[in-house]
Amino acid sequence: MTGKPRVWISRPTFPDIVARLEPYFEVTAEPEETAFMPAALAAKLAPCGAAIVGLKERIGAAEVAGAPALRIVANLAVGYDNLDIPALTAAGILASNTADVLNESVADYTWALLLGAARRMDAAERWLRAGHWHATGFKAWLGLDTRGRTLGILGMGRIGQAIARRAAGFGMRVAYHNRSSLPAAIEAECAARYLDKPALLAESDFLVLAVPLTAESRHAIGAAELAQMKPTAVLVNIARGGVVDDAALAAALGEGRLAAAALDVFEGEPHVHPALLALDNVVLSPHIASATWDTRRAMTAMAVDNVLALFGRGPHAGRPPSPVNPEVLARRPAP
Ligand code: 8YV
Repeated sequence: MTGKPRVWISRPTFPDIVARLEPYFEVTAEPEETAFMPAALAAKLAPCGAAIVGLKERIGAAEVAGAPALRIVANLAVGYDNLDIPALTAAGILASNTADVLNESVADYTWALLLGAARRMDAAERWLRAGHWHATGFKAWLGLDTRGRTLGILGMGRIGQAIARRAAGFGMRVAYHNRSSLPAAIEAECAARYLDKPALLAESDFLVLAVPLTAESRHAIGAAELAQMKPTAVLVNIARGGVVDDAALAAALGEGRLAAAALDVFEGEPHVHPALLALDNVVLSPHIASATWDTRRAMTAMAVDNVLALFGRGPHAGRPPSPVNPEVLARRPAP
C-alpha cells in the first residue's frame, strides 16, 4: 500500500497514456478484456478512488454501494447508457465521457458503412472470396448512388453534424430530426434542414441513426417506423443497439421492405440477431466506429485527464474536461 488513491482500469488501453496517472495513483489495469458480473464489478470498485471503464461495465447503485472512496467513473465512450447517472449523482460520484474526440472518426466510419451498404461491398467480397468470380454480368452487383439523394440523420449532436458536413462531397441533400432544431448557423454549416420524424422517415434515401440510447429512443426505429420508410432506403446505425428493433429490421430487410442496412451496434451485444446474420443485404461490424489508433488513444487520454483533473492534477486540474453530471462538482469542491 502506498497511500495513493487507487484507479482501476477495466480493459486494456494504452500504457504510455495510463502512465500519466502513476505519479499520483496506484493503478491497476486489467490485462485482458473481461466480462465482469455485478458482484465482481462491485469488488473491483470497492477500494478505488477512480475507475476508468468501458461500455461493458454496467454501473449503478449496487455496484458503488461498497465503494466509499470512489469519486469518479470515467467512461471510455461518449455514450454512457451503461452508467446509472442518477445513482452515481446521488452517491456523489462524478461520471465523465469522451465527448468530441471521436466525432470525426465515427463520422468517417459512418460513411464507410453507408457506401459499403449502398454498393454491396461486403456481399461482393464474400462472393469473390468464395471463388464465384468466373465472369461478372454487366447487370450484376448493381448498387445505389448517393448523389442527388437525401441523407436523413436522426440525432443531430456533434457526431450527426460531422456526418452531415461530409454529405456535400457526395452530392447529397441533408435533412435531420432532433429533440429540437439546431441554431440557424449550424444548420447552414451542415446544409441541413429540420424535419419532423415522420417526414424524415418518409423522405430519407439513407437514414443514419446518431441518437444516444435513452428510454425515449429505445426502438425509435421499429416495425411502424420501418413501414414509413421507402423500400429503396438504406438504414445505418452507428448509435446504439436498442435504438433499432433488430428483429423488425431483419424482417423488413428479408421481405424487401427496405433495400439494405449497415449496423455497427446491436441489441444485446456481442450477440447479433441470427436473422441479421443470415441476410446478404446488411453490412455488419463489431462496434468499431471509433476504433482508430488516434481516436482510441485520444479517448484514453480524455478519461485519464478527467480522473487527474478531479483529483486536482494534470492539465485540467480541478476542471474535468467532460463531466456528465457536473452538479456533483458543485457539491464537492476539488481537493
Ligand atoms: C465505444 C461508443 O466507446 O463512444 C461510444 O459511445 O460507442 C464507442 O466509441 C467504443 O467502441 C469502445 O467500446
